[in-house]
Parts: sequence; C-alpha cells; structure tokens
Amino acid sequence: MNVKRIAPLATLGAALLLLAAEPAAAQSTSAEAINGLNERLLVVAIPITVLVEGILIYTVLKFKDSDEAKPTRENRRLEITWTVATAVILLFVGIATTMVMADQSVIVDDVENRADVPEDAEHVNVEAYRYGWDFEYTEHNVSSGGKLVIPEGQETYLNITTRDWLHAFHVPQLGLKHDAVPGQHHYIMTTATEPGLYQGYCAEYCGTGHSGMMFEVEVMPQDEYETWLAEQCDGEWNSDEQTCEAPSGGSNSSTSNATVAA
Ligand SMILES: [Cu+2]
Repeated sequence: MNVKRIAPLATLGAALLLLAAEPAAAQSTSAEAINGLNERLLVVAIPITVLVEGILIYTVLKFKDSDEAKPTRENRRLEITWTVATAVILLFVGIATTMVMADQSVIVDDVENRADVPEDAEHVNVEAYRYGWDFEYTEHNVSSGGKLVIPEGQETYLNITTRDWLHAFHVPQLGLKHDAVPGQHHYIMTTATEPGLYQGYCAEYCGTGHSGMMFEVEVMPQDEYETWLAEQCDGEWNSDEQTCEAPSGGSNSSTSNATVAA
C-alpha cells in the first residue's frame, strides 16, 4: 500500500476513533457547552493534522533522494482548493465558537431586563480585590469571603466585578471564566450538575499577590445549601423568606460588622 492511500485512511481512522470516544461528563451546563465545542473543533482538527502530516511524510520519503530541487509549477485547481478549504474551516470554527460564547446560557448580557430568568434563580455578586474574592448572596443578605457555594441543579447568575483593578474569575471544571473589570459588571450563568469541590483562581496577572488569589467552589445539594446559607447569617435567619435579618436593622452579612443576635 502506498503513502497516497495511507493518508486518507489514517485520517478516516483518527476521525472515527475520536467520534467513538466517550465524552467526559460535564459538571455544569457551561462546562458541557464548552467541552462540546472543544470536541467539535477536535473532530475537524485531528483529520487536518493527520492529512498535513501524511502529505509531509509522503513528500519527504518521495523526494529524499532527489539531488536537485525543481521549480514548482502553478496549479490553479490546487490553489483554489486550499483557499476554499481554509475559508470553510475558519468559518466553521468562527460560527461554532460564536454559537457557544454568545449563548445566553453561558455569558449573559442583561440579567435585570431578561424575562427568562427563573424566580428561584440564585444571584451571587462576585467581587475581586487585591488579593482575594468576596461572594455576596444578595437574595439572602449573606456573604462569604473566599469560598463560593453554588446550589446543585439551580440556575446561578454570577455578577462579576472588581473593587480595584483588573482580575479574572476562572473555575475551569465548571466552565466559568470572565474578566473582572473596574466599574463594570459582567454576568455569567451556569447550572451546576455535580456536587463537589472545585478549584477557582484569578486568571489575570494582577500583582505580587496574584498567585494567592485562589478560591474554593463547592456545589451543594439544595437542602445542604440552605443550611449553609443559614450558617452564614450573623443575625436571625428567616427560613420562610430564606433571608438573613439584622435584629438592629441594616445589612447583616458575615463580612459586615453587624451585631450578632443573642
Ligand atoms: Cu490575579
């Protein structure tokens, strides 16, 4: 069998192998969308890699004993083919990526004015600072410095900002990433599907303490999540309203200096 036959066969084999591979289970809806995109891009990239390497190896083997290089002749059909093929591939990559990144279930444009945000959706304000993170649960009037807790199976909207300069919020396993820009609020959303602990960190070099800007993300089943929220309350926990009430009025989160109820 000659090299001309091996290259397309190897390409086909690699593509089939990839399609047969079990996709890795995703821990959130965002991770599922992003992993799916990676797999689609790989299905295109691997055959191209095999094809290009195949042509390269074929050329090396065929011409390895040639003494003198001959000038190449123009081949219009070949030139048109590779130009059109490249354009088609780039269009595919561009459209597939835009479909995921512009999907409103990954990065959200306008949470306040959207009609499809469920009433029971969770909203967390994520604020970066030199060098750490604050997580505030506005619906429940509690906050937790350093650790983000997300309920399992519930739409969660993260409002990302910073109180000083540029940082970036990143939780790779949950498919969450966005820049934290001073004076701006950016929203990403997800529904976590797998309870457990995940590592989050700052993905934008922000100064000498950057490497210490790690945080833990815990996805909790709904009942445990409610217990956890109540534990973060320094005042009185209203379990019907799921909010923390300050006995003396005003804000009453775990990071505030409100008086703890007796
Ligand atoms: Cu940083």
